[in-house]
Parts: sequence; C-alpha cells; structure tokens
Amino acid sequence: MAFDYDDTNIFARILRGEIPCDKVAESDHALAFRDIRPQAPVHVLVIPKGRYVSFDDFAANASDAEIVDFMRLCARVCASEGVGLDDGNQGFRAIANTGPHGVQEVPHYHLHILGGRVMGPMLP
Ligand code: IU
Repeated sequence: MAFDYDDTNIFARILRGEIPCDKVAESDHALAFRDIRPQAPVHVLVIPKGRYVSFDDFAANASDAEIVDFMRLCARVCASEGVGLDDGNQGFRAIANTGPHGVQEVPHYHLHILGGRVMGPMLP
C-alpha cells in the first residue's frame, strides 16, 4: 500500500506551529493534545512528529526509536496528573481510525485516548 502524505493536513499545520493546540505532553518524536471535539471527559490525541498517514504507515515505516518514543509518550499521558486518567486503574480506550473503512478524518496518524467514563460497546 502506498502512503502519500499530505503536508497541508491540520495536524501537520499544528506540528509546524501554524495552528495552536491544547498541548498535554511532548517528546522528541511525538505530541499529545486534547481533541477539539471531545467524545469523553478525557479525549487526547497522540501523534508522531514524522510524516505518517495512518496507523499501518507508522507501524510499518517509523523507526524503532520513533515507535518507542510514541508509546512512552502515550504512557506519560495515561499516568500524568491533570490529564484525568490517573484515577486508580479505571482504564481508558485507545483507538486508531484508519482509512475510509475506519472513518479516518485527518490523514496524519493519531491515536485517540478516551477516558473519564465507562465506554460503550465497540461499534460493529
Ligand atoms: P479521526 O480518527 O481522523 O476520525 O479523528 C480526527 C479527530 O481530530 C476528531 O476527533 C476531531 O475532533 C479531531 N480534530 C482536532 O482535534 N482538531 C482539529 O483541528 C480537527 C480535528 I479538523
């Protein structure tokens, strides 16, 4: 599969500092910020700084260092005081919508981390 990256997508613009975001945490290779249309009391997006279109693009083509850094930033988001997920192992949901069937809106890989309430069942 070809992964053609569009440098005009909104998350690329956030990474370039052209558009502000509600930043939660940042690392060498990744950025975490709050979703502008939260679907739960906690709704954070974690994105790599590299040019990856989707989960499968990132998983296949990012370097080991980028992948480890990304996952460690996710861990920091989940454990940080003030984010809202450090509430006694109540848990959360992590989702990567991917491509048209996954109804991915923004073509820059992002992991949704949702929490602060009990999630409903997964949609079919
Ligand atoms: P999706 O997985 O690509 O379907 O989700 C994209 C998310 O990006 C969605 O939850 C939007 O609310 C969110 N978002 C944002 O946080 N800031 C923006 O400027 C835009 C979308 I456009």
